[in-house]
Amino acid sequence: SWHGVGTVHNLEEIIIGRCYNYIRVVNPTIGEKNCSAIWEAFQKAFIYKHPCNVIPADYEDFITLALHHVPQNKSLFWENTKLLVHRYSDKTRRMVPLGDTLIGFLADDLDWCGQPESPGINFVSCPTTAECENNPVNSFWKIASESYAKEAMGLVRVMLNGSVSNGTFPKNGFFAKHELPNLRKDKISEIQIWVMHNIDGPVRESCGMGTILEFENVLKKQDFSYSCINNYRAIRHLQCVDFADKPVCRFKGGVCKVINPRNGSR
Ligand code: ENP
Repeated sequence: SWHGVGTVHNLEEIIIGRCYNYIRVVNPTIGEKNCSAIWEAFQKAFIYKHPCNVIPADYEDFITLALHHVPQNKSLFWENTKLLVHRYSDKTRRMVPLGDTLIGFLADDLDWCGQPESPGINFVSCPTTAECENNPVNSFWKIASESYAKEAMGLVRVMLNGSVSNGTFPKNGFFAKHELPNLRKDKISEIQIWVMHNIDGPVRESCGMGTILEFENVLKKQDFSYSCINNYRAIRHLQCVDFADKPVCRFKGGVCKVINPRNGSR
């Protein structure tokens, strides 16, 4: 048995339910999609297979059925900032990171894998990427990332975490390996890097430093227009929702003055 969590129960119902939720409620602007065909194409990539034997191309039919365009200026890539990215994007209302596209929405937070023996799905355990690279979940996110990156148009953003110790721009992360190489220069006007620090710090990397500088140099070499912003205000305000009293969150104004009812003094 494997070291990773097994397939979630009711995977089929979850995928089909999420699919209808997405096309009918969350983002009907993408138009009609065939949710049962999407499930069939998804499951055929891995069921009854050894879970170390699934490659990104096995999801090609699934991707073809579920792919849709991402509006111009709405693409948002990220690394180590998942929660903040999705709070900001707000299920496509503000931005459309991969997790807010149909493809990412269907699989987000799920674990799944197959086995050659009946019933063809392993509900007990699944391989981690350390155990084998070609596992169903890893291969899924690879092809999902590649397809998502190819759709990016206009002003593109990347939200990175300047407080992590393993590199703000991880060279082996999905962004560096599968997204950055698939960006279409002819469709992209600018790449804007947002480096966010945790409210409590530490401030390990900022624009122009360390791995961010390496990232900037890659962009320069590839002739992309780019900019880099530390603690972009709109996102900072979101972080501050949970830390309103911390010094860095004491923005001007908004202070409630208490009026003493006896003498009217403040
Ligand atoms: P992590 O390790 O912070 O978060 C992984 C978690 O987010 C998993 O629960 C995964 O679902 C879900 N997830 C949502 N989108 C992605 C994704 N897109 N991806 C891998 N997992 C995703 O994320 P990573 O590994 O650093 O990936 C960040 C990448 O996502 C960036 O390239 C960003 O631009 C991209 P599950 O099914 O594994 O439980 C691509 C790879 O959007």
